Amino acid sequence: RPESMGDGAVLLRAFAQAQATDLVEAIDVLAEVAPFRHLMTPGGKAMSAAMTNCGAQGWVSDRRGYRYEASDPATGKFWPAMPPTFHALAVRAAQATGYNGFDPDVCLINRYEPGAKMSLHQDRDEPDQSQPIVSVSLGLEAVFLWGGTERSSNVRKIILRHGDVFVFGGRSRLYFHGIAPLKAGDFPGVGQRRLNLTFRRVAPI
Ligand code: MD3
Ligand code: FE
Repeated sequence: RPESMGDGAVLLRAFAQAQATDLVEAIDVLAEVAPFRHLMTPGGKAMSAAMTNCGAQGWVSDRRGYRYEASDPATGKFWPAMPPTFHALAVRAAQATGYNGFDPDVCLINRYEPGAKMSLHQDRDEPDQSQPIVSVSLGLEAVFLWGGTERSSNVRKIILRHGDVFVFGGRSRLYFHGIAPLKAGDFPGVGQRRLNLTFRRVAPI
């Protein structure tokens, strides 16, 4: 049931459904150690999506730019370890879509509340862009905006729902993408929010 979306992107609808409640519970525990925060863009504006991380490094943004850091600037502590269940899910999704050997060391956790969005961007902060990215959607559905190699490329709209897993490799790894402003709602067991996990490889293999 993997759905090829072209250019190395594969959508696995409901792939994480059976574990979704456990994932949400684990995210809430991680957020007690490394709280969600609204990072500042290099331009000085707070992002509307709140973020935290688990794993060997975490993605951070401030006026100095975007980068990965081994410790959480908000607490000074190392990011919490990636739960083995998270890692196993990402590896299983990568294998199911033909990306064998994916061994993610970083998991960025995004939290969207109603109105929050993510503007069109490329993910370029990982040194080895031949490594795929595995994305897991939880809670409220979102309109995923999926472009191409240019900011001006036509954008497709794809609804991402609770338990959906999307794997981006090959050419799609560098495509522009974003999330439209989240519509209000309440998802049973998750609440008035959408959570997204993105698994990445940052350290050299
Ligand atoms: C396509 N997150 O964390 S997930 C991000 O829903 C990010 O929170 C969005 O964009 C979210 O960087 C979109 C889907 C996604 C994630 C990473 C990608 C799509 C991607 C990387 C390359 C191409
Ligand atoms: Fe992204």
